[in-house]
Amino acid sequence: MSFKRASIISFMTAFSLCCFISCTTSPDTHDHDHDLDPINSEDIPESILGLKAESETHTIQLISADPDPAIKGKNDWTLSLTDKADNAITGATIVAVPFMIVHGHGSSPLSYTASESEQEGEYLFTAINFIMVGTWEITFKVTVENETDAGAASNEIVLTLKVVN
Ligand SMILES: [Cu+2]
Repeated sequence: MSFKRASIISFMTAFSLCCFISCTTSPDTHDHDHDLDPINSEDIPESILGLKAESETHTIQLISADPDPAIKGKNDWTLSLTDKADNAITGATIVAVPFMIVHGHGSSPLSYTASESEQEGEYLFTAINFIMVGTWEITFKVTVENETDAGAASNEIVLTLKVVN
């Protein structure tokens, strides 16, 4: 089998898999055109550096992104975690779960756990692997040790971004 033929077949396989996912998970959208994305992709900047998102208790910001804009394939990020008074939060556990809403699928692997940087309040993600170009929603599950109460408090922060190429 020639390389060209092999790549056409693998493209067709990927395409039909995507149609299958799209049609089975969103029965009300038979057309999987990216323009039907519920979030207007025109509003999302291509550069992800500096993107911010927040929950009621915490804010995250992408303070480094390699590469920027995000690409299909592996992406390394550093993010900062602060509370509402802008204090850097150390010792948190942050798990990122990317999801492509328009097709109803995640990334591969499905989730990523940050390691804490030596810089106070900064967290590193390596090899976040987007499997497709388009608009992705990243849910960051943040668990912070609570100094006053026993136990830990969790919250979720959702960041929407574009994977460009
Ligand atoms: Cu997709």
